[in-house]
This record gives sequence, C-alpha cells and structure tokens, in this order.
Amino acid sequence: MAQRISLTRYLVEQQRIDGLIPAQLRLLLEVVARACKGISQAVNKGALGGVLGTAESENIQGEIQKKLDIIANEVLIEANEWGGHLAAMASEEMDGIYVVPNRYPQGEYLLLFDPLDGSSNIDVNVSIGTIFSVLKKPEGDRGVEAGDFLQAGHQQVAAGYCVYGPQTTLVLTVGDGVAMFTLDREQGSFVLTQENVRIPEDTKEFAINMSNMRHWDAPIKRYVDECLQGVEGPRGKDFNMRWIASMVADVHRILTRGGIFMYPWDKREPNKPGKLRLMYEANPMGWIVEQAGGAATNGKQRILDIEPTQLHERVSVILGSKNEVERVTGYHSTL
Ligand code: P6P
Repeated sequence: MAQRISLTRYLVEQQRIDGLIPAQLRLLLEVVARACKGISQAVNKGALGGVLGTAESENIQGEIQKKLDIIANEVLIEANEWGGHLAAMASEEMDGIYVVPNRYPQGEYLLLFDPLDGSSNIDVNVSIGTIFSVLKKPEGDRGVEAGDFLQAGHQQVAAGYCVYGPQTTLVLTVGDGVAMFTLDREQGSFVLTQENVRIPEDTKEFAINMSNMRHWDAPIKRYVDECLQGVEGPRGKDFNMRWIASMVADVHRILTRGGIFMYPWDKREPNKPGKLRLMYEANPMGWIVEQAGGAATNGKQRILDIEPTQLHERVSVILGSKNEVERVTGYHSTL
C-alpha cells in the first residue's frame, strides 16, 4: 500500500525541500486545516447539532445568515487569532477587518475567507465549503488596516478550499501546483490523495444558473446557446450541464474532471459586476484553477490581475477548462 502522506508532512516537505513556504505560512495553513476539520464536524451533525436554519442576522451582502455561517466564521477567527502568524482577517460574514487583538502577537500574513460557501444548500444536505486566501501584510511597522487587503489576486501566497461533501477534502496551492487531501475521520487527519492536479483543457460540461438566461449579456447567451445546440450546432458535440449552487462543489468537480463555471454579470443588478466576491471567492478559486492548468477571467481580463478597490467587491466569474474560458472571453471581445 502506498505510503500515506499527511498534510503536515506535505507542508514540511514544501517548506524544507522546495523552500516554498516559510514556517509561519506552514503554521497558518495547518491551523486553517484544523479549523476546517472543526467546521466539517459541525456541518456533519446537521439537525442533530441544532445548527441548521437561519440566524436572526444579515451579513454585509444583505444576505440572511445561516447559523452555520456564523459558527464557521467564529471557528476560523478563534483558531487563527492566537498563533502569531496573522496580522488580521477578513470574512464574507464580517463588515470590516478583524485585527488580531493586542493580547496576541501579530504576524506577517492576512487571511481572507468565505467561511461557509453555498449556505443555501446547508439545510438540504448538499455539499458546501470553506474558501480561503492568504496575502502578505505590506512591509512597515504601522498597524494593519483594511487597505492592506486590497491586493490583486496574483499577490496571493496561498489559497485553498475545503469541500464538505461525501468526503471532506482540502484543496491547496502555494504556487507549485494543486494538491488534494482527504480527511481520514478515524485518524482525524488530512491525507494526501492527489497532487499536481490538472484540469483538461477541453470539456463537454458547463455550469451556470440557467434560470438567469434572459438577464445575460450577448457573449454568455451565444456560448450557452452553442452548447445547447449540441452535435448539430457549431460546437459539433453534445454538452452536459451541472449547477450545484455551491461554488466550492462546482469548482471541485471541474478540478476533478474538467468543465467551465460561469457566474456572469447580468441585468438583474446592472450596477454590480457580478454576484461572486473577488477577494475571498474568485481570487482563491482563480489561482487554484490556474495552478491546475485552467483559466479564470471576468470576461474581459484575468481575474488575478484585477486591482481591488473594496474588500467585498463583486466580480463576474468565468473559470475552468482553458480552451472554453478562452472561447467565452473571446466572445466578450468580439460581440
Ligand atoms: P445562485 C453561494 O451562495 C454562491 O455564492 C456560490 O457558491 C454559488 O455558485 C452561487 O452563489 C449560487 O448562486 O444565484 O445560483 O443561487
């Protein structure tokens, strides 16, 4: 039987052999992974844990928060605030940044996360997940502030997600490809189950919320229409469609077997560039997808090159199999 490599050993080797990750970053990633194990336990309890349903509150997005949204956010804050590796955190569930309290040492990293992505699926027992992104705090001995988080996605030093599905799987990049770790619940540890993940450059599977079709812009309408025409149409092949309404689960499928995921701008809220958030959804997922040989754009430019102006800003997202993303992006420049 092949030797099992734990997440800890993988990270130590990335630190020692490749010098890719300093000790403080390795500690950060291990703490985040431990927090994801705790979130997985809470999610898995479901109704038995009294954690289903909504809390009596809204987040900055104006969305009603689920109890598990708040629990997951608290787990991540409490796990990360004392270790000395972080200066501050930002979350989809918090209006402003969370600066590490003075009673703890401050580190050089900034952690951003969507603590529980896909909340609408919690109560119906469909896969959800945690998405996280790591940036370095700008040099200087001044205190950390919200503006320090406003860095383009190509500045990330680590990104990952944990999908809470039939398996709990942690997916991670530190800039040297993508690795997947499956939680061994008997041992309580994440075990390396795939490394050097590669997304096929072509696909026959697209993911988009079709109920929004009448609101889409022409390039998206053209692309999806051509997919629906199948083998008789200009693509010369039939396509399949998936939409889980959990970005983490849709992206995990694409990393596993290819595909294209689209949450484009639409006419419902024309002043918003899209629904998904740049800093803690599109940037980490975009980097992971690129590190696996895929592509990620907003229809006009590489997501990782977008210079953010607000912590919770939204973005149009087209990501996945490289050739399909390039086709959709090309339609945006010609139509
Ligand atoms: P819709 C979940 O709320 C989320 O942010 C993403 O995970 C998911 O892809 C999308 O929104 C689903 O949105 O409009 O299809 O419910």
